[in-house]
This record gives sequence, structure tokens and C-alpha cells, in this order.
Amino acid sequence: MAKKKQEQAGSEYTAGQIQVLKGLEAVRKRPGMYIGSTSARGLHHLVYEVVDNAIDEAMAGYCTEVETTVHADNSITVEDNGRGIPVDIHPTEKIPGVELAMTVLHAGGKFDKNTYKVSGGLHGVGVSVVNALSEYLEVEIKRQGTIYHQRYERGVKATELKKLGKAKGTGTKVTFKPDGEIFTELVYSFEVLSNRLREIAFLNKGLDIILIDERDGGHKEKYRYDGGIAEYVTFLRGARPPVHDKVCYFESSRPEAEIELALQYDQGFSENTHTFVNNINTHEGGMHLTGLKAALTRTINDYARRNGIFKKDESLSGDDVREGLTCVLSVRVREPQFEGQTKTKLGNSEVKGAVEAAVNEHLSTFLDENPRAARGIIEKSLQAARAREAARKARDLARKKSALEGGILPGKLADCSISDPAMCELYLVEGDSAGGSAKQGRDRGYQAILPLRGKILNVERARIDKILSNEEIRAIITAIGTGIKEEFEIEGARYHKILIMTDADVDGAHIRTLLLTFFFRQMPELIEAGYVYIAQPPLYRVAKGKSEFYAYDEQERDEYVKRLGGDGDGEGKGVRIQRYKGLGEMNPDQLWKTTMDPDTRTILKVQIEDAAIASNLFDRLMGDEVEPRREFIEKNAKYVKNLDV
Ligand code: 28G
Repeated sequence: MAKKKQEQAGSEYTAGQIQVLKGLEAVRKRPGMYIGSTSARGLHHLVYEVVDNAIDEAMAGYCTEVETTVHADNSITVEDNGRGIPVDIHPTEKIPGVELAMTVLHAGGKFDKNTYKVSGGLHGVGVSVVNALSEYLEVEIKRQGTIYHQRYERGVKATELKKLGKAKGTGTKVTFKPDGEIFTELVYSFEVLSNRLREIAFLNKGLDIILIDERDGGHKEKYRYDGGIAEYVTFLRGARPPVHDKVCYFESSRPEAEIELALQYDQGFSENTHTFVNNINTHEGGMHLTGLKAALTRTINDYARRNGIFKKDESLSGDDVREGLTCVLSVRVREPQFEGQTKTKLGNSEVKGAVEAAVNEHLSTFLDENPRAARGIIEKSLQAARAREAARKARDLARKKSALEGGILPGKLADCSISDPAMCELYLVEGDSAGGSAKQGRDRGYQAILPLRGKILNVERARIDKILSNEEIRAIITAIGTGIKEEFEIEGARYHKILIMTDADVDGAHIRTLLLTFFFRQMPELIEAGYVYIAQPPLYRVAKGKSEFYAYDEQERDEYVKRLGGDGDGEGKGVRIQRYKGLGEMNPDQLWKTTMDPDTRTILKVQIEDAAIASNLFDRLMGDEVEPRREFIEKNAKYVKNLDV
């Protein structure tokens, strides 16, 4: 008995601490379960997780500024001016509140129904997950006139919570370095971080958000939007001329949800609706979006009917009233249910009715108070309806014709011989010459080639009837076999892999973006099914005598140069470097080895968010000015390279 007691006294760990270690171990063993992935996406998720906590403090009304810094070594600091995480000893756990937050999974907040915490998807997993996946994490708290500090290493406490000195003001500062043992990618993308932080700033009006990149001479960006999502709509509309100047904006507080909506119509032909739940982008939509769509269709039809704008049996479909619409819907829900493949679809059915009622009420008021805007919107929708009808007639005609001719495939398509779609691949190749090499280099059993000549039509700038009269687009649609839009049928897909293969230059990036935009707008289900990919041709060939290597980026190139005994800064000692400017510079054999052979190629699966971002950014900046367009294409070329983000 006595002996046993002694053993316990000498032991380092209490039951609570053992639980903590077990929890952290679980996170480190299966990080994907907590942050989705250990690639670039997961890496960025760590920042969002920490920033989310600061945003919660801002939403509670105690924080006005959140500053994120990327340090030279890709460690991150997030600082807020909130109340500071509590430091007092927890009554039952007997450790400081901050230590609980840092070490216990899901500590705090989860059962706090008075806040809009996020309890689904990958958000809201808690800062302890960030702690567990960081080489080190340091927290500094200013509270009650004192600065407190504590350090952790791989989630384990390295120092006790200590007082550092006197504090002015209050707040929380967290610095962490993602663990190289966990993550396969350790370099932060400024582009990705700035897009998300800007989005957060739009969604939380008046909040100051700052992003600093110390890898880039301390480059600093500040986001603050006093107009909130109304300003977001203006930003998203970009260069497209508006149908009405005033953005329709309202807020509505209901028992089921707090609802905020901003919308504006423009002369463009696409729909740009972005929906959010508790600051999270609900890419897959859900109940709030369903409510919004129902209310839009009903309210606009009602208004037109009441004001005698329709000719006798005219009416507008949902698609008609959403043409040229830029819209942001942000709802706050106490207990959100996130569903769908990427957990970005709102499942709470009570939110549908709440959004529908709020939009019915406020949109009809807006139309009544702005009759010129109302006229413009309805006129625009009627034009959309007429174009849709014309396109439908043209399609019917085409269908009858192709039924007679037995469903003719495009002449330019070099099809494969196998007929099982699950095994078949379609390469969409930029240019006839690369198309020729691909045809010769491919495995004709299961690989089909469709060369695309010249510029692809920008579907953002054309109405459906014009899109369908474009030859390149028609060839793509027929080759794939699913049809588009309302007539889309995934069962019709003739290939389960569709690979976009373009040159690794600005023009190639442009064509890739146009194709992504086309898929995103006309057949999003194809992307959702995971059928759309980007092929990755190499950028360099490094050779010496009979040995040769293909490199997909500069770093890889330098590694091969070194391996072959070349000079530190390039060629020499018989090592030759060839830079590929286009696919056409590779012979069929090289193209096969580097880009088409499933055993050696790397391909990137396109995610719906990537296509959405590419399409929206593109559309926003495709005004008539050349400079922003060039800038965008250059940025986008970089972005698509990091498609995994
Ligand atoms: C800089 C990086 C990220 C944060 C706070 C402030 C409080 C807090 C955070 O409390 C425990 C659970 C629910 C109340 C709350 C301070 C109340 C009073 C806080 C952050 C206690 C967590 N005083 N600021 N957590 N809650 N900033 N920034 O993490 O019941 S986290």
C-alpha cells in the first residue's frame, strides 16, 4: 500500500495530463481527421483556425483589430486586441484557462449556445490542434495589466505560464511554426492568405485586418470595409457595368438565423452568388441558398406582374432572374449542420424559410422604392429568358440532326478504342502542333485527344445562345457527352478523366482559366464528380550524356543539376538545361513520358472552389483594361500551380 502511494507521488502525470497527451497523440497520428490534409491546404488551415478565434472575440464585441504576420521562416504570428485568453486557474482542472485551450481538444465554446461558433467542417477544431501540429507554439496574453507567456513544443508544455511584465491594453498573441514532421508543404502563399483574410474583413464590417509578409520586405496589406458585404458586392462586380447603381442591402435578425444580404445586377451574363454561414464559405450551397433562390424568383415575378410589366403569359425562371446577378448572402446560425463532400453545404432546414421570408420582404421593398432599378432588372431577366428559349430551340434542332446522323463526334477528336468510360481519358490540348505530338505519343487504347485551336470563347462574356454556337465549345461538349446545364447527365460522360493540357506560359494559363470557367459555369457536376484534372508538363529538361531528368519547377531543376555534377548556378561540366516554353517543343515520346504516362506523370484534380475562384477572379478583372488582365493572368498562373491550396 505504502509503496504504491510512493510510486504515484513520484509520477509526473495526473490523469488529466495523460488525457491531454493521448489527445495530442491522436491529432499527430491522424492530422487529416482534424485539418483535412497535411498539404498546403492543411498548412493554411492552421492560420484560419487561430484567426477564427480572434474573429469570435471580435464578434463578441471585444476586439477591433487582427494582425497576421508571415515570418521569414514561414512561422506565423496572429495578434488581436481582445480581452486576452483567461489565465486564471480552472476550478476543476487546476490549470490556467489558456493551458486548457492549448491542450484540450475542443476546449471551450462548443456548448456555448450564445455564440456563433462553428461546430462542423474543419473549422472550429480548436487551437489545441494547431498546437499539436506545430514544432513550437508561443502564446502571449495581455490581461489585467500583466503580460503572460507560455511555450509549447509539438503540443507539449515546454514552460509554465509566466508573468513577463506590465501590459498596456489587452489582447492575445499566438506564434507558431508548422511541424515539418507533419506537413508535406511548409511555405505559405500570400495570395491564398490574403484572399481569405479579405473575405473575413468583408464579412465583418468595420473590423481591421492586417496581413504582413516578412519574406517580402515586410509587405503589408490592410483590409477594413465599413460597408461590409455591400462593399463586397461592388468588389466582386468589378468592371462589369451595373444595371442599377445602388446595391440592395439588408440585415434581418430572426430566431432561426441572423441574415445579411447584398445584391446588384450588372450587364454580364453569369451569376456570382457567394453564400456564407458563420463566416465560412458554403461552396456547396444548402438551405440558405435554396431559400434565397426561391425568394428571388417569386419576388421579381410578383413585382413584374403587379406592375403590368409582363406581356400576357410571360414569366421568369430562376436562371433568368439570376443572370448578371452578383450577390453575397451571409447568415449566422447557432448550431450549423454542415453536409456535403467538402462539408460546405448548410443542412439546417429551418434556415430556408427564414432566408426566404427575409428576402421576400426586403427585396420587394427595394423594388418598390427603386422602380428604375426594378425595370432594369426585369428587362434584363426577360432578355435572358428569350435567349434561353432560342438556345433551347437550337439544341432541339441539333439533337434531331445528330439523332439522324447517329451522334457524330467532332472531326478533330482522336478518340480512344476502349469504350468503358471509367478507364478512358480525354486530353484537351492547346494548339494543333502539341495536339499532333499528343496523338502520336498517347496510348490510343484509353487516351483520346482533342486539340483546341486559337482562343476559347470566354463564357463569362457571352450569353448561352452564343456559347453554343462556338465551334471549340461545341466540340468539347460533344466529345465529353454529358450535355450542359439543365440537360447535364453524368451518366453520359464518355471519359472519367478530362485533362487540361496547356503550355506553361501566360497564354497557357489564360486558356486553362477559360476552360475552368467553362466547366465551372456549364458543367460544375463534372468537377464535383472529380473528373476534371490539370496535366503538368515539365518546365525543364536537365541532361548530361545519356542521363536526363525532367524538372517541374526551379528547385527541382537545381537539384538535378547538382546531382549530375553541374555548377551551383546552372549549366557547366557537360550539364545542359533546356527550358520548355511550350508543349510543342517536346517530341511525342517526351510528352508521353513526362505528362501522359500514368506511371510517371503528376496531375492535379480540380476542386470546385479552385474553379470558382479562377472563374470569379477572372470575370471580375476581365474589364476592358489590359493591365489588370495581364496582372491577373500572371498571378493566376502561379495560383493554379498551387492548385492543391
Ligand atoms: C491571437 C490569436 C488568436 C482569443 C479570447 C478571449 C476570451 C476567451 C479567447 O475565452 C474561454 C469559453 C467560453 C468564457 C472570454 C476573455 C471571456 C472573458 C475571453 C485568440 C471563456 C475562452 N475574457 N481571445 N478566449 N471562454 N483570441 N486570438 O485566440 O466562456 S481566444
